[in-house]
Amino acid sequence: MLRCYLGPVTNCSDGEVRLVGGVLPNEGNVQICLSHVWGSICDDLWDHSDALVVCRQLGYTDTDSIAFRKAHYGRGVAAIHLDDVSCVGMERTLLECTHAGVHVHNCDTSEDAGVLCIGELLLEIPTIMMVEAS
Ligand SMILES: [Ca+2]
Ligand SMILES: [Ca+2]
Repeated sequence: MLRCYLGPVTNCSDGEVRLVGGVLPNEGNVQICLSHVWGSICDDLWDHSDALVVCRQLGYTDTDSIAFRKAHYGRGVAAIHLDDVSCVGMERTLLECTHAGVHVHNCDTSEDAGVLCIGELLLEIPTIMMVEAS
């Protein structure tokens, strides 16, 4: 049986996202990890709601985010993992959004989807101080 080579196998976990090709860490083309391989996302139906979910998943506050199309941050070499991503905007992770199906697409890497996250990056979950009642 033929098995397509999609890209190098890494230790990333399913559904994890990262931004590549940007100047700053809060921008770039979106890549998602599926079966330990990083892949890109096609820009068909890529819009503000989808960008919001990516930025939220990366730990940014929901202030705002901008969606980019047409490989704004450079043409990727990664496999195209997802296409026709349709987030409502309230999802916690990109994998919760509907899409055409893993590796089902009609795109090439000149159509990589990107985002710019404008919110603040929350590096750690704030701890609640216990104050003794007087
Ligand atoms: Ca969409
Ligand atoms: Ca498509």
